[in-house]
Amino acid sequence: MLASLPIVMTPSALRALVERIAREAGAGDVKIASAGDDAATQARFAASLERGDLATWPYDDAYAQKAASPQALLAGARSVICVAVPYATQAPHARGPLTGRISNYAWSVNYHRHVRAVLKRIADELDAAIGAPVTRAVCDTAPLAERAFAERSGLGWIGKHTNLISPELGSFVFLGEIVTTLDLPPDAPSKKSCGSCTRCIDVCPTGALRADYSMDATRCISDLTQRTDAIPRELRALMGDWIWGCDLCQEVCPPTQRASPRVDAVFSASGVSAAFPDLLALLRMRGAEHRRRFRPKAMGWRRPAVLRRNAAVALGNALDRAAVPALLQALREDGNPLVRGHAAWALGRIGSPRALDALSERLASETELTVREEIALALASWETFALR
Ligand code: B12
Repeated sequence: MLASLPIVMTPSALRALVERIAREAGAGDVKIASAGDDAATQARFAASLERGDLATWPYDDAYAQKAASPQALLAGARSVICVAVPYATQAPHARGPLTGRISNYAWSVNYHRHVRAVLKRIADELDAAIGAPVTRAVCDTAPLAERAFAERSGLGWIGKHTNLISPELGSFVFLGEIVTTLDLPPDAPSKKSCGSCTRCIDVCPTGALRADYSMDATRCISDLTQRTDAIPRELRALMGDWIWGCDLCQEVCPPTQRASPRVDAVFSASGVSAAFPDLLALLRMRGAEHRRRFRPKAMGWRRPAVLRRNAAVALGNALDRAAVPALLQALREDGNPLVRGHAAWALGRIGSPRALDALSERLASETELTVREEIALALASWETFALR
């Protein structure tokens, strides 16, 4: 326990040490929260589960309870050190035709590795200063409501887009925490808020955001690009050209726009295709290319078929007949029914005579029930359209 440790530094000296290492390691800001349970966050989380907002995620009430309790991560936790690490927001120029969009958080290196490296430097120094392990670093994968503790620490406030907004850095920041048994002096929460602004709610094409600062994650475009099953048909046309993540709600956020753009070399796009990949090439992408291009990034944890499916949806939304031959090839030859089904949808949406003939032809030979349904629905939607 803390009291029995041979502390050689005062809490304020430890705090200054944390601040210095965090800045040196690349954090844009660092603040301290107390590690007491957060009953309000637990109640919000439980309400989200109750509404089905998180149906695409394996969360339950036990997880919600843990997420609001740093003690569950580290016995004897007294403080949570919260860091904000800003990432690049300036897209490369010269976007080509038939390209998709990747959210800026996934343009470059996997942020988990980068943020954890920042956290590890701070944690190692603290453990060394105390002469015993007093820390547990967290970024994304452990059960902790990171935004809620970041807000408690004063790093910023939670916006209506549900992201943490730093008054200086905006919302394009990653969060990371060190839960510690050290009793560090906590910072005061931010007094700022979104006021009457509803730009993020208004811009979201799928209506995922609500005025009470909650979100139906099952409608969030970022979530739709990451799920592994079929994307609900009624939401596909609303996804536009996003093939991984989505930045719409943050791009229109005034404090995020006001924050000076950071061109952090670590998170900058390595080239145009890192932000705007060629959709026809993506539709053909298999394992080896996926391992090379995407595995090292934050979007590398899903199988290549998920990206091929997303490319098919974006091509359908491009409404460009130049995509028909590639979509036809995917419909006939892709080994994954998920991709064949979404290619059928895209062909139905583009609706050239050639695409419709090919869909009818494929219906005769396709054996997978889910794909047959997609083809039949694509053809039916065209019949309805033609009758009008
Ligand atoms: C699952 C997940 C998702 C899911 C679900 C998101 C969701 N809203 O729940 C999906 C795939 C949709 C997603 C998308 C994105 N994510 Co995400 N995601 C997570 C993850 C792993 C868990 C979130 C979670 O537990 N959700 C459950 C809900 C119920 O909890 P919550 O959103 O944290 O909300 C709690 C508190 O914030 C608080 N609260 C909420 N609203 C309010 C309002 C007020 C007034 C108050 C006081 C409190 C409060 O109560 C809530 C209930 O406990 C976290 C990492 C983590 N462990 O926290 C990253 C995380 C939230 N994601 C992050 C990022 C970067 C994104 C994207 C921007 C990526 C992208 N560009 O596509 C989008 C943003 C979409 C959006 N508008 O939210 C960052 C957010 C950074 C930031 N500045 O806030 C995190 C923190 C990862 C990280 N370590 O940096 N994400």
